[in-house]
Amino acid sequence: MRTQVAIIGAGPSGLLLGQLLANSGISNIVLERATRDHVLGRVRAGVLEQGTIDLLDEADAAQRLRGKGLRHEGISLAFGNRLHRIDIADLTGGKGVMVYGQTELTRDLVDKRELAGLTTVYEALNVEPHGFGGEAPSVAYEKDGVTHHIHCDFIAGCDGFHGISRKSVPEAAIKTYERAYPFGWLGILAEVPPAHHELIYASHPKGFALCSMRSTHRSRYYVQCPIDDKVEDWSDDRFWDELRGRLPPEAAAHVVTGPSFEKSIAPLRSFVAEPMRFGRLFLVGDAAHIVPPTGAKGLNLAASDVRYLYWGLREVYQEKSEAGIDAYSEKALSRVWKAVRFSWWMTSLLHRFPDAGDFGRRIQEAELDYLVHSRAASASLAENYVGLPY
Ligand code: FAS
Ligand code: PHB
Repeated sequence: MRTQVAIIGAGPSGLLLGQLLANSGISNIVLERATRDHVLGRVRAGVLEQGTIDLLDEADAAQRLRGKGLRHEGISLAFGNRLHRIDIADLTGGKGVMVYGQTELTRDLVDKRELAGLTTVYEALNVEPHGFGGEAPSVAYEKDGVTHHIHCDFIAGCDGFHGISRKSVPEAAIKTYERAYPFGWLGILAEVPPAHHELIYASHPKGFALCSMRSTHRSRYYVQCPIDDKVEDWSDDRFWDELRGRLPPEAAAHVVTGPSFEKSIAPLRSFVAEPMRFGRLFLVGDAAHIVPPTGAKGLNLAASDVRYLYWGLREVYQEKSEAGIDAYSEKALSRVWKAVRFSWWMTSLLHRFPDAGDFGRRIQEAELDYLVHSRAASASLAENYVGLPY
């Protein structure tokens, strides 16, 4: 089998890259380890930057998003028993974000790909990139007990943090940076109206909490929890009590409770692998970097990498120039590190750290007080939250 670009992973990175390439006449095959249902069932991110929306528009996959997405022009920080609104649109010259679940975005991209008759191999096992240091890379995989080889010009490693692509790179060729946080996020989805019309990021002595949503009738909530907690430790009642206990009365009073239909705990880490290119293999999205979800950057960074790699590959095939792919790693990493910094800063500011001590907590309180009373400080948060320029 032959294709121009072999894509490993059918998450947002792989599906968005595959659609953009196909729309430009560049053939590609997506190899996905999981089942189609598993890919479609994943619950993850919820906030899209305008740049991500623009790229989905370019992929002609933004129709449902335009109809169902909720444009938000502000967020609130909750501390000191009250809400403090950050007017993002006012601070960024009219920019905002779109609240639209990653689950919906994945559905849109899968539907688009299938409508276009593009090849996605689900349950592709033992996927292995080969020969990416030379001119004739290939990807091997097993399907229904038969081993297949895809010969290609380039390989896009869109297979997430636990994928095979980064692991296929010789250790001496890659440098990684990592910070693990001493807590996790317990998240639920419930078919109840959101407590507030915008997102609330709460800093509380009992820990961080986040009030988000998927629509006007479906809410997404998170509470910071000990890293070794198990989902079964958290009944719905315990979750709702803990969430309301971490919100100011004006928000807690509007929390509508109900049965959760999704409940999971995600560990938090900052991680970056450098470089993001190894010959004809490119690392994209979570395969190359992970951020704590506090800054709502993970999915948007994946789209950022896709944009740079798509531009570079289109240049190769349409203008016979490798300048774009040669610049991919440096350009992508420049934007990645700024988002890694912002996500680390939001996480450090809003969470309770066991070893912070009284001094550390007073510094957090001083920074929050400064943040909501300084237009310059609020503007810095706002311009990072809507997404820095490409
Ligand atoms: P993904 O991990 O989404 O996709 C990788 C794909 O590759 C998967 O389908 C996987 O099955 C496949 N794969 C892996 N190994 C393979 C192999 N060997 N062969 C073939 N296929 C393979 N971001 C936010 O912005 N906000 C959030 O609230 C948020 N919450 C998150 C919660 C959790 C539990 C997790 C894990 C992530 C969260 N993220 C969040 C980040 C998330 O949205 C990612 O940034 C986004 O999914 C990145 O997309 P991809 O790079 O496509 O990686
Ligand atoms: C979500 O809705 O899942 C979400 C929103 C904002 C974040 C993290 C997660 O910062």
